[in-house]
Amino acid sequence: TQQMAAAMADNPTKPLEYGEDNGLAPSAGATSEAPSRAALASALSEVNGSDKTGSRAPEGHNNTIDTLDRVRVDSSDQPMTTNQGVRISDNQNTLSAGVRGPALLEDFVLREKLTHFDHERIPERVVHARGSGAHGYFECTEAITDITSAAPFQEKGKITPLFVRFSTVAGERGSKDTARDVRGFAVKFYTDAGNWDLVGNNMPVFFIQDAMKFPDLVHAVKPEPHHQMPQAASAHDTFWDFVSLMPESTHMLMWQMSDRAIPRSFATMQGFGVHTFRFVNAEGQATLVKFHWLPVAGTHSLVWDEAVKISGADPDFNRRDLWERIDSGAYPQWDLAVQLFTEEQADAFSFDVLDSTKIIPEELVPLRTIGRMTLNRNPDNFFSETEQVAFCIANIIPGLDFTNDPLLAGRIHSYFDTQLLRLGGPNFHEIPINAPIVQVHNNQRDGFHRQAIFRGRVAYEPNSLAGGCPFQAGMQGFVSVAARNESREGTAKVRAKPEKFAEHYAQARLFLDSQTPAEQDHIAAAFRFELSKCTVPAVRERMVASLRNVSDDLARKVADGLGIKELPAPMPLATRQPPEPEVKRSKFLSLMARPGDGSIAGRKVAIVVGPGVDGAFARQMQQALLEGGAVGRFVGMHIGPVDAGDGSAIDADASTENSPGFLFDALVIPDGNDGLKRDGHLWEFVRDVYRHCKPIVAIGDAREFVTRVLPDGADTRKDKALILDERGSQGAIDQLIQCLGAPRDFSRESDPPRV
Ligand code: HDD
Repeated sequence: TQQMAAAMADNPTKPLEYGEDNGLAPSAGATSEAPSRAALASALSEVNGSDKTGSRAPEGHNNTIDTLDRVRVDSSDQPMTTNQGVRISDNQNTLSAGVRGPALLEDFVLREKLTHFDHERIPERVVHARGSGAHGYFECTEAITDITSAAPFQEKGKITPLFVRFSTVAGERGSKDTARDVRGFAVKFYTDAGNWDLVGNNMPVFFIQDAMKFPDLVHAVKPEPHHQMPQAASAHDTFWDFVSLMPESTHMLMWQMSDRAIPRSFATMQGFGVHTFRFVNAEGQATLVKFHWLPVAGTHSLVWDEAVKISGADPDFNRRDLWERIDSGAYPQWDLAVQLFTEEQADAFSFDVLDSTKIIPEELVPLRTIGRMTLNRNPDNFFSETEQVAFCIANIIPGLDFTNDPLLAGRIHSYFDTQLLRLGGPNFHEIPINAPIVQVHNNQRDGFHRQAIFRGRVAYEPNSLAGGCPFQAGMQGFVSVAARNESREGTAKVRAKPEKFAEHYAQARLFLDSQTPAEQDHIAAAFRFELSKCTVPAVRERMVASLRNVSDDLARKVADGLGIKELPAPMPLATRQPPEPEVKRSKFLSLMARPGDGSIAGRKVAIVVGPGVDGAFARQMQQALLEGGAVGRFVGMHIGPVDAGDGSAIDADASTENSPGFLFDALVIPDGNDGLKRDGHLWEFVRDVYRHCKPIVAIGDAREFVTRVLPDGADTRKDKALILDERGSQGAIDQLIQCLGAPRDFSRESDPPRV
């Protein structure tokens, strides 16, 4: 509870919501060194000056992040009121003419309540409908004033508040979290020079090169229009029909079929700005830049069988994980790194940096870390914050600029446009979660739901009646880079692309060849799964024909899985002389390349507690996990007290029925536990956790049970994540902690799974 309190010091009303000290607070998870919001607020006022008036803070500093406080509502100890603030005497009974008489039209309390309810829903996002948000801050760790005048990067130690929304793309608002899909990674920086939205994904490339194709892509992947199936899945004909006809999507398909499409946690995904942007310094000199978010916890994913099962048992798996990490103080963190390069370098690359289906291999342009993001506060209200937040790729600030990436161009239009419908008019920038921390000054007026009250009679410029205000900022304002002439072939109107855009396979190959053998197997299995759901043979064959341009080995594996005996001829190439790629294998593209800091923070372990369990060991294990920031949950045959072997009681807070084994990162079965071994759920626990290559600890008599349940041929001696030990041994706990913080070892896997 103390840890909870520390983690929640940022929100004084939270303990009340959970009922202070009444035991209803979510179970304490981790400790953290990240500052609480209170500490952050005081750090901000020291570092940034505590200017809450909304006027510009001193140069190089931020206002505080407390601007949302003016709209936060705490109803504890308050009487209920109408929206007009009139106290409501009775919230149960409609006003009627006599107890059995008709309802009266004058009942404004009833009518207001029903009318508001009737209008409660807004359209969901056309893509990325399902998302989870969190507040946090960015801390600059290296000032790069020589490269950009962008506010967050002007001073080492400078803090910029931000809001992040992670999302799946294809599924509807209520769909499952663990769909095989790209994840949105959208960050809104509330800088002291206005809002900057870095609206990226957890994959560094995209399916298409031109925004003209975006509606087609989305129509293809969304549920098919005649019967609205399947939900939150790309495994259907229309998606594969489209992408098999669009060879430019092949590189992205490699990423999407990899385990990156089923992240273990939002906190263990990389994020990417995808497009090439520009940094611009105070002298107006531009440097090309790509943005990367690197999770401090490392990159970790699920396996497909696990993702499928989780989607049934806990469709909110990633959302819950994010919420609990933050609530328990295991704050997710990412380093922000940039690839910086010049136009001349870009010209020499074998690919075009304006093509969003291409990465710049880190071997060509290394990453430079310039700051760290920490997410340390859950939203107070999902709708007000996570649903109403409106990201827009066009929201950039001085020190940044666009490039002529044709995908980016369409995005600059689309985001603002879509919010007009979704949020009902042009004033959505005034919704608190969207409002910048600097005061807005312009002559735009009116529109639905206007909040600001602009004073004076002048709403035009130039004017003399208001002393010329608000005035143009000139070079102090946002200035587009003048020399943005990337169209070297001239400026005559065309609908065409540069030659390098026509090469579609080299980087798909680069990605595939840079994976570990297990990851390559997962990619092949993902293609097999997805294409096996397509009912039209020609679609499956065309996709295999396209894969032949990436790797005959991959095409063969997929074809075998689809019963295609003879490989179709490779799809014709769009370019006769594809340029030779600079890098053919990269150290950085496998999920194993960035295992993280080995910390177990945010991980979840099932500690099985049946009658007769070795309670001392169970408690010791839980304590050790807690110290590392992980949660050890006691899982019994039912929730509530369980009689341990030593006569004490252990309180199980989960059951084998309500929390299946695949929801956990590891399974611990202490000695004792007699009754549980006759619970079929536990057999499935062991099999699933084993099959998904996660650690299992079995102590004393549990060893025999586990070895009996494991599939034939399971290696019980060399498998480091299978920890079988004597009762009373101390080593098992340390061994588990080491395995938990490391990437999974896939050597247990076989395809199909062993019996
Ligand atoms: Fe997009 C939402 C990311 C291409 C049009 N997109 C959306 C979100 C993310 C991305 C993270 C969710 C934002 C949130 O959480 O509210 N989109 C990307 C990336 C792309 C990309 C990384 C390629 C590099 N998007 C893209 C194109 C277009 C759009 C080419 C249209 C021309 N995207 C939209 C949208 C959405 C959106 C329709 C739906 C809801 C919203 O904007 O606010 O406008």
